[in-house]
Amino acid sequence: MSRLIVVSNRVQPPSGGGEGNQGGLSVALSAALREYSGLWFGWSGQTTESFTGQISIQRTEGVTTATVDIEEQDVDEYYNGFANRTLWPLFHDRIDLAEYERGFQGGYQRVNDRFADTLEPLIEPGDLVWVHDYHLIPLGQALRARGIRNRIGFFLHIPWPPRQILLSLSSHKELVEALFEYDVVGFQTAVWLESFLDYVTHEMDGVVGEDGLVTAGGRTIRAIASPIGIDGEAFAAMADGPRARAIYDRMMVSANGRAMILGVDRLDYSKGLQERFVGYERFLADRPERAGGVFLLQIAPPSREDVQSYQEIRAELEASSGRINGAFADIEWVPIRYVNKGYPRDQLAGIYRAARIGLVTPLRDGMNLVAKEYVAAQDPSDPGVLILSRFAGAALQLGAAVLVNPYSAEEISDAIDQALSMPLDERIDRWTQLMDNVMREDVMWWRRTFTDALEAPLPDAEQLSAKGETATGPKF
Ligand code: GDG
Repeated sequence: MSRLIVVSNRVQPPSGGGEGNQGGLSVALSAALREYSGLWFGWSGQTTESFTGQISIQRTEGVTTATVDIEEQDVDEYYNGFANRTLWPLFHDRIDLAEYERGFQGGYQRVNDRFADTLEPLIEPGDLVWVHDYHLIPLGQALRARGIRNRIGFFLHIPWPPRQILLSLSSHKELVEALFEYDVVGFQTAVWLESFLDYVTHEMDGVVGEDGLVTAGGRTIRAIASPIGIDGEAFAAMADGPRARAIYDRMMVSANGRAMILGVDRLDYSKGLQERFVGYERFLADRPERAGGVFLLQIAPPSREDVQSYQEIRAELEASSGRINGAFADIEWVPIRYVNKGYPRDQLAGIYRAARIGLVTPLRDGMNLVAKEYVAAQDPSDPGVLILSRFAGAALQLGAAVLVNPYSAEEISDAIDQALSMPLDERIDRWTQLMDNVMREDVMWWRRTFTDALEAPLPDAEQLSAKGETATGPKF
């Protein structure tokens, strides 16, 4: 079996026993790497005065990691700059928050070149290279420029924006051309894939063929939708384990007979927290007879705190949770418990299980793993109800959830009401369908779907054009 080299911006190896704060992506990548031999390369999260390319190698729980430190200026221009001030807002349809600075673009390219310089000597013939996410779009191109001929795949964890939005980025063409240096480009859902193909056919005279083959500028790649999953079995077992049960018991005591509505999100404007609070406020105002029987626990660990739009959303949420609590609280009841810190993963599993409603209402989300974790953590004999935004990638797989428009306070309020009155047999029926998907299209399935595509042979551009595919060829 080939070695797998995974590359992502941050490398977060497993920290042991499910107690760490590893997020869904790093759990997913660790699982993928345990099955293959290979390594996981990326930024250590540390800075250095001047970039040396010195690699630190570690082995934790069967996963080998190779990390490098980058410079302060790299963090400003590449990570906080182009990745999180330009691409992240743009790819989440927030042109209003996207900042365009020439320095950002230069820093982005510089770090990608530095990663390529450092990684290139570690790549052996036959290795599969799998690059992750918007931070590293030009990495494949930079590796090719250094003579790497291995199969290289790219997976985008966030949405691909509509064509008209992408056009507002002055370097849109370079960005997409860089994707054509990969062998396989993967998206979370068919919707993001369609947006990508729309751009390629209209802006690059691209040709869309069969089996996901796409040709533009004389290069053929395979573009696929391969939705990321979780390790459903392990998460369900964790939710039933001793540490999860301990916090479950504490939560039930502190709920004092009230139904818990739960939100768990990185503090990010794409997650729709502000709109969620307003929807919950509408529920409290419209259904006073039910209001005292529920509370909302919102866990929102801060993220990207150096970026101003994140400081602003944090201040706005503090204000609105304070306002709602001020307006509705009673001497022994507070409607919103708003918590700005993270919890170990196994405790989180117990908290999910204690929640009667999982409220997952992002405005735009590549996939959303919290929705899948909530499902996996439920007690099969008395499952809670998942309320899910139509605009999360996960909605395409989890159609048995109560789907809502996250911009509509009324829909959120009605969905909470519907979930609270849902009979047990309907809850079990919906949960069974959701769980079936979470277990079937799990993280191992995702990894296999992608690596199978990466290992499949690609015809060259001449073969494709000999078949007479045209720029308006079939869409898939
Ligand atoms: C990006 C895309 C896509 C959250 N709070 C705590 C905690 N978390 C974990 C969750 C989950 C992960 O973080 C969040 O994953 P999401 O998928 O919900 O969202 P993003 O961070 O935005 O991830 C997204 C994902 O990449 C994967 O492709 O689904 O669309 O935006 O696993 O559990 N973990 C712990 N404590 C917390 O308090 N331990």
